[in-house]
Amino acid sequence: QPALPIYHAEDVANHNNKEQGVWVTYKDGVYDVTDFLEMHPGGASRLMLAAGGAIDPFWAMYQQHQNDEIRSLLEGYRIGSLAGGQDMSQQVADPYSHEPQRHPALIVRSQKPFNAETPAALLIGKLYTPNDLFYVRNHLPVPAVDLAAYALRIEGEGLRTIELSLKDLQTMFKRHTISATLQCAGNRRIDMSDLKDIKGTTWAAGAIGNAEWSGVTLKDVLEYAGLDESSETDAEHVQFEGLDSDMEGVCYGASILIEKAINKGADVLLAFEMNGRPLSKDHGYPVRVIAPGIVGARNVKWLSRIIISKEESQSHWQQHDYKSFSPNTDYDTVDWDSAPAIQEPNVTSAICSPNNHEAVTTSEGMIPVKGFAYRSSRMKSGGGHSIVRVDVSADGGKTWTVADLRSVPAKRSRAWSWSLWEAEVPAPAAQRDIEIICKATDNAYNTQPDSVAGVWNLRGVLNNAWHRVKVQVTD
Ligand code: MTE
Ligand code: MO
Repeated sequence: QPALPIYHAEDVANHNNKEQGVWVTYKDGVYDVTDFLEMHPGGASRLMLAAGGAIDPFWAMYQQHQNDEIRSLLEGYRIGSLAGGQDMSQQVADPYSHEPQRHPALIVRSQKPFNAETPAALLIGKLYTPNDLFYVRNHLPVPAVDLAAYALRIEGEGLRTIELSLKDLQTMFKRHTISATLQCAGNRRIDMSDLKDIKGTTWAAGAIGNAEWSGVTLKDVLEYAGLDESSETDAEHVQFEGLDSDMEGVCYGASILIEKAINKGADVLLAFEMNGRPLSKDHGYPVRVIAPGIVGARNVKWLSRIIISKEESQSHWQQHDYKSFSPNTDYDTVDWDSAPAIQEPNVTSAICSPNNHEAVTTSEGMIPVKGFAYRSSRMKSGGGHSIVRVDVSADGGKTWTVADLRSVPAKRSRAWSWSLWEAEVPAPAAQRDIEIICKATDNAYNTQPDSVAGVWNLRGVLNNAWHRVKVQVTD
């Protein structure tokens, strides 16, 4: 095989357009990707960002590239090597240079962006999840925040544009504390991907946690900015933007309905404390949205901007993710506009102890089972949805044991927190391999579907099928 030509960084830099050809480097390899541009699944314009330079930092940002299949696809476009084994990747700053230290017990699902869940056994230890064990769901690098320069901008329909520092938030408004559970809409995705492959972060049941959040109400801040509930306004949505952004400078964003934002008792906070401590870097320092009873994705971290608008957030995560479809809808047929952005979570529960495939011993024929159940959203009639019952079965659903529930006392029927539960379930006699099942019911008698098949969807969201774990009884 003849040796490939040697190029210098300047040669590559000169090939940053379609006329000259589009070259990129990866480690010490030089690649001409001109013909691949239109085939790039992320779009030609994304790939053009790397034109004339290293793709390493982009692959570090979008880690789905880090596999053999894509590396060998790239090798097909190789035209040479960089002189002296150079590497151009140093010329672009690592977007992941501000990541914090994390607790070693977290189950890491992806490093960059960082996604990690709480191990099941630790999840049910306390009604309040310890901050450093609380699941982390980042879509982008953790942003660097300079508190001296931090300003939360508030603007939009019927408001005067204002900017508030963290200190302003802390001193100008009444402080509120609420208990609320946060859950990723993708929690329990693993049971869906076991049935049929899903693109998306794998989550067992640990992408959920409960905390006491302190901050100021969104309602108070919007009123300060001039929102008048009694005035006629066309505004329907409150959009949020985070300080975290991708390599094109596009930030994370989401929105909630204005009714949720301004209703008295809806309890939407601009939170700066979690369980009595300032927010950590992973959980949104210095300020995040806590919209209790709304899925995690709308609880924007590192909050930089609030916009009252006629329109929903146009962000990728509001429009083209965090939506559910029929089990037969796939990426070739999906019409994202046809489905609403997920706001309120459905009723769910999970068995956290014993673990799937764990060996268990029975005591007088009983198996101790523990887990969580969650459903919280504000009902139109005023109260909050809350868990009223969890049923557990060890014989495929022929007989059910009602679990004991434990939860944070809720104020004024606003139940934003999960329930933890435990039950002693009779094991079928003379059977070694047992499947334990749980399902929860809320106060509106919503309950969970028995199988994953009927709720399967291409994004693997809102899986609330009966949770099942298989255990082996030993003596
Ligand atoms: N906010 C910003 N700015 N960036 C993000 O990636 N992820 C969202 C939400 N807020 C996200 C964000 C999602 S999908 C979830 S589930 C929650 O944050 C997770 O919050 P946590 O990491 O504090 O548990
Ligand atoms: Mo999420």
